Amino acid sequence: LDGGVIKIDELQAALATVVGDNGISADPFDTAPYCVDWRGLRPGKTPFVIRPASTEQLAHVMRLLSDVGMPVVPQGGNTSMVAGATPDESGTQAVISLSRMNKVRSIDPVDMTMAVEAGVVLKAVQEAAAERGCMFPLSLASEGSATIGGVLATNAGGNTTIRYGNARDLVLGLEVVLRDGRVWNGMRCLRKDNTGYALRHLFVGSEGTLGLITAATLRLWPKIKDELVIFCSVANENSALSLFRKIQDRDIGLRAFEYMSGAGVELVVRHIDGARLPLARPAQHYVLIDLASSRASAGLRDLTEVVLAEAIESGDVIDAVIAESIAQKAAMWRIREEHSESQRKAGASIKNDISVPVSSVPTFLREVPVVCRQIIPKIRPVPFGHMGDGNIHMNFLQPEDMEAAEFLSRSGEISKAVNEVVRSLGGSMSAEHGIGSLKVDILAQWHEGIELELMRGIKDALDPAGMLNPGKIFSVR
Ligand code: 2HG
Ligand code: ZN
Repeated sequence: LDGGVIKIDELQAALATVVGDNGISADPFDTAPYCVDWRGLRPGKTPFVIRPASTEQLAHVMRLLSDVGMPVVPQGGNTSMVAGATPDESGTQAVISLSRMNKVRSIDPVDMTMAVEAGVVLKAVQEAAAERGCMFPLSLASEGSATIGGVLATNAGGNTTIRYGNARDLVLGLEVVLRDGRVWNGMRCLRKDNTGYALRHLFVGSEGTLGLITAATLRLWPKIKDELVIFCSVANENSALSLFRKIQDRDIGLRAFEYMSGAGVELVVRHIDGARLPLARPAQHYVLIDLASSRASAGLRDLTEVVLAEAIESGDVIDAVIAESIAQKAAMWRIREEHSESQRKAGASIKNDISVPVSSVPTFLREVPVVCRQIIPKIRPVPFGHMGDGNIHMNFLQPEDMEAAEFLSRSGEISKAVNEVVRSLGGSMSAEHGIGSLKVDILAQWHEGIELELMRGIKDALDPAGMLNPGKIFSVR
């Protein structure tokens, strides 16, 4: 390190005096889970995993690492879909896990704000808000493991974007440790604050490449008192869109509108214990509709029944079932949320987390499988996702008769074909999962030069030596 001036074990000892012996581990048995991404696509190595217990400890750690020029990889719940929170193979990047910084600092039901540390798991944030009669509305399949720090660092979206926005829209203030150990305390709780550049928005979505988010002030919403979950089979892609429009027009409190293909639901039913189709007959297209209101008797069911009757009449909806209990709601949502897990069990996947204008979702869903079958005829499309906000996970499963490695070696070709359709529809090649290390090359081609130049300029201003999460968003220079 640094021309051999400092030995790695001396550095480890110095770090241990800051975080305690429990706060650092170099044992490969302990560090292994921190080195491989959820999809298992980019296994890496690290000299050690550091787990500071406070902002002060992390600031001290960053000063020590900065002095010796050791790069860091921040990690929350390690649920990245784009290998954005794991070290590379060099074995020179320290992993910093924020998991011990997991306190809810305060909740204010009058201001409707909540101050939490980065390592609090998203589900625990939701539960803490609910205990005080409020609601934190961000919701995603990995909410039982994803931490709020990672959620903010990646500007996660999830299921409820259509109503509450992305993570960015739910954050009022941040606390950030910079590369050199300086701490920016921006833990404000203001709805209006135009005092220069909105720095919090710079760090949200920066994937740990500009600084380490250690705490956030979150925006809360009124508690939900009436909700309804409906699972429908629909005739085709356009029918899904018409149903969406009908619900939007009536303003019935739409919280999520999720699309699932017949192939995706079949995989869930096959691979996930206890999952079963809530309708009498399988179909090629399904939607899950989630409605919610903070009024106790918002009449959600009556309004929904009118819309569903119309949609059945017009032939858009084939069949629909309304959840009658909490258990049924959960079972319906489970079919949607276990899509990733069931695909992981079924074999190798090529994922394309894209967005297009909502009106173009049907065209996108129809065109992409056609172009991809021209490349790999037996490829298995498994599209699903947040149709209501235009974000579709255009995933492909390996053909039954192709080896996983061979299939994955063709990821580039497939994603290129998908992204050509995305671009023709004015969409984005990364809607909610970010760039991580998997999409670095695609990003370099995606934007016009000026946009990348501006981004590079920001990176160079905050992390001139390229020590923060190297190889994520940009390639290492
Ligand atoms: C979801 O919507 C996640 O469940 C994961 O964004 C999507 O596995 C995926 O491609
Ligand atoms: Zn998603």
